[in-house]
Amino acid sequence: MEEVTITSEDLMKLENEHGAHNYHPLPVVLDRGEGVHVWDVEGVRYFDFLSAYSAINQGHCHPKIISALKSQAENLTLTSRAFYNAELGVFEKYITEYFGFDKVLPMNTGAEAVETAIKICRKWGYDKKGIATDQAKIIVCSNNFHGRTTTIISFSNDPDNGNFGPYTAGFERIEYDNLDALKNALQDTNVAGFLIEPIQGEAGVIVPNDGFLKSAFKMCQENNVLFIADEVQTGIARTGRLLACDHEDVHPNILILGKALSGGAYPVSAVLADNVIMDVIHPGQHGSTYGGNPIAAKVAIAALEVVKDERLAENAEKLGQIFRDRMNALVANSDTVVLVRGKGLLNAIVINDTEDSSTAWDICVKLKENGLLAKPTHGNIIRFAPPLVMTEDQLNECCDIIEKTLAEF
Ligand code: IF1
Repeated sequence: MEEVTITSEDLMKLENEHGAHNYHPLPVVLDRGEGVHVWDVEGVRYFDFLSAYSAINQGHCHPKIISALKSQAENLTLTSRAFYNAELGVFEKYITEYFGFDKVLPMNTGAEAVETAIKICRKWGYDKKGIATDQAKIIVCSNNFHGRTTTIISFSNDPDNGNFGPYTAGFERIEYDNLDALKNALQDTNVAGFLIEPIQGEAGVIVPNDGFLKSAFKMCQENNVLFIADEVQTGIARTGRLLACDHEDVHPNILILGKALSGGAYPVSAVLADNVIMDVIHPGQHGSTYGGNPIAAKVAIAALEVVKDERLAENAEKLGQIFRDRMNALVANSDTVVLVRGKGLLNAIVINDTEDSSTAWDICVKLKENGLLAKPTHGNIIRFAPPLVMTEDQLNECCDIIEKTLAEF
């Protein structure tokens, strides 16, 4: 009998025919991953420069994380929070000490954790700050990306989020990296919180001016407003420090984590805060069937241990510098790349073309053909976020690929 092998072509067709069209993936079908590499169905190897949008900081299928996943999966997977489980408390102690907060509220996805932070912040506004019922406001930034739920897209200004209304009220948008705008918005005594990405990911890796986060944090404290850092993408060593807020010694009132909290092995997210804030939540007011499950707890501890054991923040800091130096040399010598920006290993290059062009996409297709996977964030911006377990030699090899590919344009 003739052996039938299923091809990438077949698999893309399956997704296209049977899946909702809410994504437009690069034409590559991945089948296996290890460390900084992924392989497609035909066995072609690529460097992964997206890391599942920074979930794979510890590298694909990290043996220590997978071992935690497997052993816990064979013992106990889920109990719900109706009962205590033997892993959750251990994880809660570990993560709160790791990040320096009194308490944690475990969830599964980034968006859920953002929703959780919003609920905690609003409740704090009413119970502790004394804001009148239903009047609480949260300040957010233009071009934010915090997830896909109905409430979260309510305060996004992405035009793709049109026609999903009616939207949730209670948010005020100000310009990112603008202290005057923040100062102005903070005049309103109904403001309970300021929700911010320390570096804006989806907006194109926008790094605020030095000192912005520190000043913004200080202004929030002076106005009795909670500073809420969404570090779902920037956290867990990605930007060269454990948290992007660490670059400015800011310890947020509420910290939101996700993605790399599990190293990509399982959906795990968390909201951290001190008792004065977290204690506003009482039994029955928030939760999730899977949040805080034993697998998530075990996997997250392993993922956080890897970050420390393998000094991933230090490596991201060092390799990030090399990456930007090499890209800056390109900027100086080519007409194709205008700018490189970022911190640690969260970087983007800006292509000499308009935002609505397809140049970044075309370059990503070429990069793929040359063995490196990356994704545009806009028509003219490409994000580069490899796993943090990369070596210097590998990074230089990748910079060679990027150089060569851009030279072809
Ligand atoms: C997708 C972007 C990255 C996030 C921040 C919360 C969430 C995210 C700062 C929600 C999620 C994602 C989700 C992914 C694309 C992606 C993304 F391009 F859209 F902006 F990473 F850069 N806060 N970011 O970045 O977390 O609910 O997804 O677990 O396909 O939507 P989630």
